[in-house]
Parts: sequence; C-alpha cells; structure tokens
Amino acid sequence: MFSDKGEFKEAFLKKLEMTCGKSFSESSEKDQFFTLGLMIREYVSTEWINTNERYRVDKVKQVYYFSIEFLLGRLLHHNLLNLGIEDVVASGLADLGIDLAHLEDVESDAGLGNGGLGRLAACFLDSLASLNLPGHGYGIRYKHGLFEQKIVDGYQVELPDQWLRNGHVWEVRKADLSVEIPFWGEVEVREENGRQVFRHIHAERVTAVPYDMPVAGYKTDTINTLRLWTAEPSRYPINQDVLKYKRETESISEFLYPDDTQDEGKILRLKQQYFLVSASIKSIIQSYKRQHHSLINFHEYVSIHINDTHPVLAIPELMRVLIDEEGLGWDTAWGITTQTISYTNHTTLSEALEKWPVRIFQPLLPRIFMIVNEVNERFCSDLWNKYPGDWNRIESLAIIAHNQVKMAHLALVGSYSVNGVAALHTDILQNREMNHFYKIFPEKFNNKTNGITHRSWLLKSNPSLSNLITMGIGDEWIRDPNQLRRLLKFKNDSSYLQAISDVKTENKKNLAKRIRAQTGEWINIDSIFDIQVKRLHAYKRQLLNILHVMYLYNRLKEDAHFHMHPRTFIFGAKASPGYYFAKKVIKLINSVAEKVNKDSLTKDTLKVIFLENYRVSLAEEVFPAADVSEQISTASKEASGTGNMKFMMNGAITVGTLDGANVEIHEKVGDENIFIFGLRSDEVLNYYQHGGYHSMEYYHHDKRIRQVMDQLKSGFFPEVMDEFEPIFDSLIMENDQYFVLRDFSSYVNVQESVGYAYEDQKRWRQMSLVNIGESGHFSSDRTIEEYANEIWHIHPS
Ligand code: 26V
Repeated sequence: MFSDKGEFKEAFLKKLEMTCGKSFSESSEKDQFFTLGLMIREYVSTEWINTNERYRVDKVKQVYYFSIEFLLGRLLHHNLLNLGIEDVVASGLADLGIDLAHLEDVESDAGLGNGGLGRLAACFLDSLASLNLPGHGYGIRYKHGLFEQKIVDGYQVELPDQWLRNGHVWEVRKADLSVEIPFWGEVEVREENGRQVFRHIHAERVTAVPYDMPVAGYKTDTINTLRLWTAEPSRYPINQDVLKYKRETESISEFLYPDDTQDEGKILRLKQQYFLVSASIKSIIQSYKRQHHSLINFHEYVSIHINDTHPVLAIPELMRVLIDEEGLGWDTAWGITTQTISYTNHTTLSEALEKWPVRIFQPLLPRIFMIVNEVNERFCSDLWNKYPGDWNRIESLAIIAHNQVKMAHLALVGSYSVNGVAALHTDILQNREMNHFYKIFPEKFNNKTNGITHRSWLLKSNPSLSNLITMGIGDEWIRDPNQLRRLLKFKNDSSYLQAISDVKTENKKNLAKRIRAQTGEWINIDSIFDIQVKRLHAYKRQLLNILHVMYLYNRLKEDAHFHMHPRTFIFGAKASPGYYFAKKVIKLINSVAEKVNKDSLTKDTLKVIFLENYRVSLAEEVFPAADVSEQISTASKEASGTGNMKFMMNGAITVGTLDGANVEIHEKVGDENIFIFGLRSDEVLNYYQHGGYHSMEYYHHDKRIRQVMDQLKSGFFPEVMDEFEPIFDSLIMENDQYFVLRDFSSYVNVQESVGYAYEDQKRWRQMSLVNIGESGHFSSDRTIEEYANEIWHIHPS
C-alpha cells in the first residue's frame, strides 16, 4: 500500500470514503489528515503485534518508563519518516493536489508535558524503538495538556488546551484491559494461617482505561507501545450523587499540572500519581503472568524506570501487589522491588522536591501509607545501627519526617539506581544535595547525560541541513549520529561552509515569515537571530537577557558611535499560571519589545520578539533558524537542559554559563566554539554557603546596571508605572538570589565578542560546523544505550 504511489493513492481515496462517508471532492483537510493517520496506524498494526509477540515468546527483559509527562508534539511527519514512507505519501498526495505540509498543520500538538522532563521522555521512546530495544512508556492521557498561551497587552493569558477536540488518530482504546484503582477507605487487617492479611475496604474505585499508541523506530521492525491511562467511573454507586462521582473520577485525568510552587496540598496531583503507577503495575503484572509462573524472578524480566519522583509510588505499589495479592513475604518482596525500580533525578531545586503531608497521603492511600511507613521504619532502624545516636542525620534522611512524606528519599531507598542528567548535576547530587545518601548507597549513583533524538530535531525539523549533511558524509549519521564528526573535514571548505550558511539563511527567512504573520514585525535576515526558548523560571534568567537588551538600547540612544551588529532577540516561554515573578518577566520582555521595535533610531539594529505559545511544533521551526543559543541559567541550577543540545545540533553557537550539559558541550567544542561567561557553580554554591554577595553594590558601582534598574521604576515604560517594581525589588531588596547583577558585566562582555565573531563570517561558519559535528554525542541514542547497558540490562530484540 505504501510501496507504490499508485497503490497508495487508490487506498487513500477508498479509505477516505469509508471513514468519512464523503467523496474526495467534498472532503476537508481534517478528513484527509484523519484518513492518512488511520492508514498509517493500520499499516503498523501487524508489526506492532509481531513485536509484542516476539517479546513474549522470547521472554526478553523489557523496560517500562513511567512518566507523568510525555511531550510528544505532532506525530504525522514523525511516523512517516520513521516508517520510511514519507516520499511515497508526499508525492501521492501531491498528485491529488494535497500539500503534505498543510495536512501536518491540521494535527494538534500532544502537549502532555511542561518542558524538558516531558520532552526527554518522548525522545527516549524514539531512541528505544529505533535501537530495537524493548521499552515502553506509561503515562496519563490528560484531556487538557499544558495550557495554550495568549499574549494580551503584553500579559500572559492561559486558555485550556483542547488537543483532543478532533480525536486522536494514533491511539487505540483497549477497554478490555482496564483496571480498577482504589482510593480512600480503610485497611482491614486479619490473621490467616499465622500470617497477617490486608484488605482495602470501603474504597472509592476508579477505572483506568488504557489508550495505546504505537511507537515506531526509525526504519526498523520494532513497534513499541506508549500506554496512556484515562480515568473513568467504575460501577456507579447506588444512592449517591452520580454526577458528582463521575465528575470527581474523570477529574483525575482531566488536566496536566503546570509545574507550580503551590503544589503542596493538591490532592488531585497525588491521585494522578497513584493512578498512573497502580494502573501501570497492574497491567505489567497481568502480562507478566501470561508468560511466567512465579514472580520470584520478576526483576530479571522487568525494569521499571521512574522519571523523577512523580511515579515513586511504584515502589510501595509493587510491594503491595507482591505481598497482598501474591502472598510473598516482606523481605522477598523488597528484594524484587529494589532490583526492579530505577530512578532519575531532574532537579536539585529544593522547592521542586516533592513532599506530601501525611494528613493528605494517609487517608487517600491508606494501604500504601502503611507500606511507606514500614519502609521508613526499617530504613531508620538500619540508620540507627549505622549511625548510633546521630538523630540529626537520621531525621534528615528519613522518608517520613515532620508529618511529611519525602518522595525523593523513598526513591533513593527503594531503587537500585539513581542517576543525574548531566555530569555536573550528578556531581552536585553526590557531593552536596544527596551526599548523605551517597555515603550510604554509593553503588546506586550514576550519571546519564541527557540527549535529544536527532531524528526529530535535525532530520525532521531541518530537512535542508540534513540533506546537506548527507551530501557531505552520506546518510549513515541517521543511524549513527557520531558520524556527524566526519563533517569536521569541511572546516576549511569554503563552498561547504557557504552552503551551510545558505541553509541557515533560508531557515531564518522561514521563521521571519512566521513572525511577520503573527506579530506584524519585519525582521532583518542579516541580523543575528539570538534565541532563548524554554519555560520561564527565575533561575533560567530570561531577565538577564532582557536587561542586557535594555542596556544595548541605552547605548544606541546615547552614543552615536556605538557599533553593534544588528540583532533580533527572540523569546519563547510559558510561565506557570501562579508564578507571579515569571509573569512579570514576560510583561517586561513585551514592554521592551514595544519600545525598542517602535523607535526609529534603533529599530534597524535591535529587535525584540516574544513568540506566543511556545510548544514542540513551534520549536521545530525555531531551532533551525538560530544563530545564537541563550543558555544562561545561574550555574548549578539547570540540571541539564536539552534545548542547548537542539540549538547546537542545528549549528547555533551557545552563549552560556558552565551549568548543566553546557559543561559537556563546552568540552566537546572547545573554548573557541562557545561563549562562556559568568560565575561557576562552585562559586555560586560558595556564595550560598558563606554569603558575601550584595547585589546593591553592583547597583551602586556599575552605572550601566543602575541606569537599567532605574528604568524599571522610572517613566521608561510610560503606560506601566509601577509594574516592574517587584523585579527591581527582587534584584535589589531581596539580594538577587540568581546573581543576575553579579553576572551582568560578564554577560555584556561576552555578548560583545559574539557580535565581533559574527562579523567574521568565515570564523562563525567554522564554529557552526564544529557545533554540528560534535553534536552527535548529545543524541538520545547515546543516552539510551547507556541506560540500557548500565541500568536496565536490556538488549536489542
Ligand atoms: C519544577 C519546579 C516546580 C516548583 C517551582 C520550581 C521548579 C523548578 C523546576 C522544576 C522542574 C523539575 C523537573 C524538571 O523538569 N527538570 C528538568 O529536566 C530536564 C530533563 O532532564 C532537564 O534538562 C532540565 O535541566 C531540568 O530542569
């Protein structure tokens, strides 16, 4: 059906009539998209079944990646590429007068994630399948993913995301594989044959219904599964408010939580977490039992990976199943569990570490709480033997303390592997944040530097560059991204460098066109496209970037001789709805944009653009068009970053601090091909530990800073009088926790050298080439191979 264009067209037209009940001439783009999607899903179904059959018959060890987020974006083009049918489909459709690119635009983003953590999960699924590894994702099918962002008068406004409005063509509902999840109620304890037996009674039951999506590897036979759960009512209770029950159950899979400081106390979020792990473990055990008689060797065939602590209740839930349902003793169950579960930590920010009040946890999950309590007691008693009398240490390591359940501690105790996501991050975990645990369980700790799938972030999103690469070194790099290093031989080949630069210009034109359509702004293609796209957080320091823009504006206004290469500063960022400071920064960026872009003196040199509703599908247009990648977090705060890798792979040059994976990017490309500035992580941590930073001094001693800071309060933005005072206060009165002013001067200097470097186009193009050539290391194929070999012990099948 997809091997021959004629056959494809015929099948497409027939399918369209059958599914939409319309003739081709009456059909809409939506109909056509849906038809094509269905055809693809049916096309993979045989291989999908075969893959599962192979795993089952060969009893291969499989990994299940539990994640509260999967940020997939759109899948049409992705699937066409991986299945190797893009050309047939595109040309077949073209014959029918359909532009494939238009059909792609019909698809909504599956935005079931906040940012890096959720996108990492999506990249991992692609690498697992492409490497023929038996690995599946388990998550929640949120009715509403991350909110849609509108900018109104420069302010962020949130609208609910409606990605399921037109259905989701890639999924298959499997109601027969539903499982029931109990909440609330009590635990009844009885003695049976000299053994304590636990029964969860009077519970409120919710049905978890799986929706499966095929995950096709790049030109392989492997089709893995992403299983997303939906919450539905179980049997309706008699004599109760049926509508209320329906509403309450369905609310579990209604919304993705936007990461938020006020997480504390949100029962629904804890419900979501237990819902995910309980449903997933039940389903894994069901299929495991179809192949094996006993659960004793479970860990030899199953690895469960928890993406951050959100799914950490997998630990007590697996214990519960093994003990209460399978009749194993505590020690046996604990042995199996702690050889099954592995855990990735994605942040050291204390405000992001999950803690649940016992008063919420215990009534909602009474049996799970008992198990966590038992785990805690046993762990504390081990600690007591190891550190007799050291109460302070025991208190700080306990899983339950001060009436709170600490999810990271549970993960550390109940798993066999704990990894950070970049070398620096792992180092900080081991030697600082989790040092006490590292001393107890040194063998558990390891590093797995993040990666991105080069198939999505280069092959798919930047076809012109991909073609050029293939022309230069053949197409082996698609299977083996390390081959990209072979590009380095073109370092002195001016025609190849020119061609790379031409591709960049073409991509910049495309982005400029979109910006023009959305904002009405004309962008100078010869300006440096300087881009910062990521969630808005104080530690990521979008503020440093925009304050620098204000400084440049001042220079241009005050000094007729001031020279700078024209620059377009592009931002894209969503702020968590309750994050007051982050929203102020968005408003500031938009106010600066308004002022700078209108000023006839500066508008040809300086432009500021805020891209509304930054999301995966927009990201795919942004990275290929970047000259400069802004990775300017306060050192020690960004666990890894993955946007940094996407920019690098598309030939942008990083302006960054030595934070997260920037450190490793720097090691790969060398000093000459990156712009490093600012405090180092040990300097930052030193300041936190010993004090010594007084932001006020920088305000007084650096008149560039003083001018910009005063403009936040004066009539610089006439229509918003005291709007930015909270920003001023956080920098001056609250002593600037993120060292924005401390790093300002260093940032100004490095940005000046960026401008000079760009004007030496030969040098710039060489830098760009080196970045592309060295980016293969940051493919998630490398990352996944490390996880497979060193943590999961799974093999290609
Ligand atoms: C959550 C919160 C919630 C409370 C307010 C502050 C805050 C700050 C950060 C987070 C994110 C926690 C987990 C996370 O998404 N980490 C990201 O994971 C990426 C994939 O490993 C990594 O590249 C990013 O550096 C890391 O921030």
